[in-house]
Amino acid sequence: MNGNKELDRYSVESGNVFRIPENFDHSYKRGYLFECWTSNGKPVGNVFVVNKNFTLRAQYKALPKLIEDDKPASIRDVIVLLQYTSKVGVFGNLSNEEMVAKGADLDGDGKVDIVDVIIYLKSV
Ligand SMILES: [Ca+2]
Repeated sequence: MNGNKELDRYSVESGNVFRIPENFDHSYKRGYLFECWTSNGKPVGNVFVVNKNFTLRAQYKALPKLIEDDKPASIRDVIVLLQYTSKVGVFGNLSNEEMVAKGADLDGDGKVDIVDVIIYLKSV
């Protein structure tokens, strides 16, 4: 589920493994990143044993604001992130670690690069 919108329904016998399909999609939520699926408020992995009826809910987190002003995350943040990957712009002189500390490592691989730019752009 995403909010109160039911996206899909599956039937799994108790005791069997449920694997979240790779194409199992969550809705776009402007300004937020999909973080994980949860059941009863707890994050779940992509594969788990089913013991009772459950509802998966998408959990999101707000996009990190890179430009520190009072405006919401926007295409301007995407542009400065893209510029950073070419070592130009307002963040051009920052280290990878400084960009990670700003929350720009959106895929959590320890590097701030074009993949993070794409993820940001898809979520803004
Ligand atoms: Ca990254």
